[in-house]
Order: sequence, then structure tokens, then C-alpha cells
Amino acid sequence: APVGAAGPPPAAARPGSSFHEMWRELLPIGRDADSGGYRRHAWTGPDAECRAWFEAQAVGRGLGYEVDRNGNQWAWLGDPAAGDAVVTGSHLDSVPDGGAFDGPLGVVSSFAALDELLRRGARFAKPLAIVNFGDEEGARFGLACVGSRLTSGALTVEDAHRLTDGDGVSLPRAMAAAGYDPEAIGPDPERLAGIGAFVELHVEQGRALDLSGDRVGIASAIWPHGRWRFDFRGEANHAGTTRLADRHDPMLSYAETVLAARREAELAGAVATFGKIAVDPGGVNAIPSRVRGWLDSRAADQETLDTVVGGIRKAAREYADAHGVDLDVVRESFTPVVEFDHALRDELGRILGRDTGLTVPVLGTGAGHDAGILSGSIPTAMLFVRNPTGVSHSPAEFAAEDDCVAGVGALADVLEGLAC
Ligand code: HGY
Ligand code: MN
Ligand code: MN
Ligand code: MN
Repeated sequence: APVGAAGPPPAAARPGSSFHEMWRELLPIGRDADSGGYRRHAWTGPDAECRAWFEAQAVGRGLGYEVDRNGNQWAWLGDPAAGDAVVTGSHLDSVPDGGAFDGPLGVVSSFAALDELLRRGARFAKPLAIVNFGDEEGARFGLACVGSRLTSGALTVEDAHRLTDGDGVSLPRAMAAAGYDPEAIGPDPERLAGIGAFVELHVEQGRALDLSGDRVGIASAIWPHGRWRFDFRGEANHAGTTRLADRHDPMLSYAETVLAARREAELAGAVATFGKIAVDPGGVNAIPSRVRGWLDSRAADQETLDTVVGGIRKAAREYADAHGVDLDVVRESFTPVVEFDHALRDELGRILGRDTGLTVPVLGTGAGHDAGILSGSIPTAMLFVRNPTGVSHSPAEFAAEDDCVAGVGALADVLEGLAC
């Protein structure tokens, strides 16, 4: 039953398992024994296991548990209907062969921070919620942040219905197979109207905090970024008998395009990555008929990103023509620059500097987050936890225990400052 938003925490709300226990429970889910990396892709078995874990954490603490129309999970302390809620959380899905921290650190830290506040005997003036956004990485359907995009309206229902995975399974079918009603998906403005602030804690995906010697930082902005599919179509033929001069090899145009992407990114001080490729028919002894490569490109500002991607497209066209290969380029997704809410960011800085008098570093990032998607609808902010190597989207991703503990403490302080 919903509990009152004002006053002391309800008797039902109680600290749950420790950060360690939570981390240990999540660690084996979807983990590849050889690489140590994770494949927790949306609406698959490992994703369901992570979601069951989230539900158990919510229920075990006596929090109000719900799944919204887009499959995002919520754990409520206090009555959501009271409005002006303070929400924290992140995501539990992963990229292919991803690390343990990207996403889960934010969710586990959220439960641990709530436990810390209950132990402090905090008196909540506003409802508080922990959220697990579905399909943040877009590893399966190609589009990142599907859960938050649907909720905010940044992704239309029609476009969501058109998303398919590599096996041709549509998003609605995948959701239905996982036990969710795909007919329910769509914008959720009422839910967003009831939220006063969203704060996402995340492992840093660079080395800014390591270099500055800080455990925790505050996000300033997210670079504009997008994904483009380059589809080169040539002519399949025998690898042993076809003279080089007679070939229409899409792999050559693709390979030259990869080099052009590196050149354009270097020139502009941006980044460009071809991290996924599909080759048809995929025979060692056949010239490919078709090569699809997916470009991820990001830059500090829109103009630079346009220049980089425009340059890559132009080069790809020239290489395709030179080899007698057809080319289509489709922009699959795009996220404009995000400038996090200045007032909320400043408030986080004040809260975190209160006891120490120290200034918490404020940093930008090239990584996308649900907080970035939601920043167009509600005040959002992010906390970053130091990553000593900067490695992310890899099994080698790491954050030291002391830094994770500092992150939980910072998040608890922030939630107390905002909700109590
Ligand atoms: O930044 C990304 O690739 C994703 O949104 N986490
Ligand atoms: Mn990620
Ligand atoms: Mn993430
Ligand atoms: Mn043969």
C-alpha cells in the first residue's frame, strides 16, 4: 500500500541487503565464463534475472513496486501521487561483453543509499523512487535508452514497433515473450510530471576523476551522438577465380570508409567508431555481396558532429563509386547535446561540499544516459564515480571498492538534501 509522503519513513521501509550482498547477487547474471563480460540484453533471460533481482530488492525493503507501461521498474518510498518525487537509479542491461559497473553500479548504489538514509533516520518530505530503465544500451534493437525515450516521448510508438533485433524479432514480440504488454508502450507525461528531480549515479567512462584525484564528480553535459548504418552492396563471386579488376567488393569500400572515419574524427577532435559489422553471405572463399557497418560518432558540439559524419558519408560514397558498389546510409538514432539542469547541478555541488568545503569536479562526457534523455522533460543530474583505467563497455571496466562506497555516501547526501 502507498505510504504517506511526509513524515518519518513508514515502518515497512527497512534497510535491505548490503552493497556487497547486492553486488554478489548480480555478479553471475549473464556473465560469460571465458571473457568475464556481460550480455544482459533487453528482454532476454539474463535481463529477466536482473529484473527479478530488482523486484526482490524493492519488495524486500517494503517499497512500493511497479512496472510502468514501458517496462521500466520502480521502487517507491512514499506515495507517488504526492508529486515532486526525487528519483534515482540507472539500468541493469549491458552492451555485448560489457563490464559489471555500467548501469548496475547506479542501481545498487541507489538501494544502498536509501538504506543509509533509513539508518540515519532521515525524515522524508517527498516521495523517493529507485528506477531501473529498460534497454539503456540498445545492444539488441540498435537504439539506446528505449525505456526512457518511450517515457519521455523521444521515441514514438510507431518507431518502437519497427525496431527489430538481429534475428528479426521485433521489440513488441520480444516484450510480449518476456511477459510484458507491448500494446501499453507510449509516452508517460503524468509520471514525469510527478518527478521533481532525477539523479543518476554512474561509473565514469573516462579518466577525468582519476587525473584530478577525486572519487566522485558531477556531470555537466553529454556530447551529441548518434548511430548510422552504412549499407554497401556489391557482387558475390568466387574468391579464387574472380580477377581483382572484375570485382565489386563492398568490403573494400567499407574498409576504406573505416579509415576515413578515423581521419575525419582526428581532424575535428571528435570520435568515430565502427564497432559492429555484418557480412553477407559470410563465406571465407566468397567475395561478399553486402557489408553493413554501424558507425557511432560523437563530438562536443553539433556542428563538429555534422562535419565529421558528413565527411565520412562523402568519403564512403566515393569509395563505393570507385568499386562499383551501391551505398545507402541511414541514421538509426540521434541524441542532441545535453546540458544538465544548472540549478540542480549547483545544488548537488553545495550538498557534497557542505562538510568538506571542497569543490566537487564538474565534468562532461561522451557517453549517453537515461538522465540525458529525461533532461528534456525534468530536472536531471548525474554523479560519476572514479574509474581508475577509464575503460568501459569492456569486461575490464572497474571501480575500486572505496570509491563505490564514496559514491553511495554522496548519493545518500544528495537524496537527503533533495528529499528530506
Ligand atoms: O553511450 C552509450 O553508448 C549508451 O547510451 N550507454
Ligand atoms: Mn553504457
Ligand atoms: Mn550506462
Ligand atoms: Mn567451388
